[in-house]
Amino acid sequence: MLKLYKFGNSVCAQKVLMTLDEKGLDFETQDINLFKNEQYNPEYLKLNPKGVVPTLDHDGNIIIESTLICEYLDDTFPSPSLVPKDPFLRSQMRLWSKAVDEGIFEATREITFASVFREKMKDMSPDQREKRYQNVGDPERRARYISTYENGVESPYVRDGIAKFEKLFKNMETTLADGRKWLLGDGYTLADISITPFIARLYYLALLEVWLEERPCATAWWERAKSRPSYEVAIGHALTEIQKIEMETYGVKARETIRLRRDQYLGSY
Ligand SMILES: N[C@@H](CCC(=O)N[C@@H](CS)C(=O)NCC(=O)O)C(=O)O
Repeated sequence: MLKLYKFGNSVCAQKVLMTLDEKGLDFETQDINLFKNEQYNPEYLKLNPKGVVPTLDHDGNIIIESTLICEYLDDTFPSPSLVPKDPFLRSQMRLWSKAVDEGIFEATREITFASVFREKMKDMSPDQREKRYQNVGDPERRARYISTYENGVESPYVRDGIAKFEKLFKNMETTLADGRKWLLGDGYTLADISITPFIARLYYLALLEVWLEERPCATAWWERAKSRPSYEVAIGHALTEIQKIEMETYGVKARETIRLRRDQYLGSY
């Protein structure tokens, strides 16, 4: 049996949900409410000592880290395959998932926190907020939360995130310029899945245009990516109308500052 611990609008959980759907697998889910700090419940920390979602339980095997969960699912349920057989292409696939794990995830989190979740955290009691900041003793995550909570889109972490996204989209445009349909060629793979929820987040925040203007190949990829049924199942239909309105409302407010910071970044190198 497959059981996924997730939370409504978690980008990392969305990667896994897309993979499960692409593979046509049956699974159960349990929500871990991050706004209620359920990720720090001792029982959950036994499964995921980092206190984050997603976590997969496969017949008692506990797997954490969304990139590893997606690869585990492909290894365990090989058909239809989402990982290329060719070792070179497999290494290229992992470059995309590494880009997410080494910066795009944080960029997405900081941009979202600074523009939307910050508003929600204002409703938390100081006690709840302090608990959220503790982050199972990870000082780096704590510093990021405090900075985005206090400075919003003016946080230096948001500025770094904008630069990370710039590099990702530049890389996408170059990769797709030979007319290929997906990041590794004609086949849809975990490379495409690994970046989709993060680009979707920018889309719902009404920020995607900041990076997609004048990038026709990445734009065409995005249109294809969001037309897949797995996108609708894991993201499009899974988000509530309230979540979508909330993201757009706050995202629009942040857009001009984000555009300006991007222009400054482009002018500085
Ligand atoms: N590298 C991890 C990141 C997981 C992660 O940070 N998930 C976020 C939601 S997208 C979370 O659970 N955050 C809770 C918190 O920071 O308190 C993965 O890919 O699984």
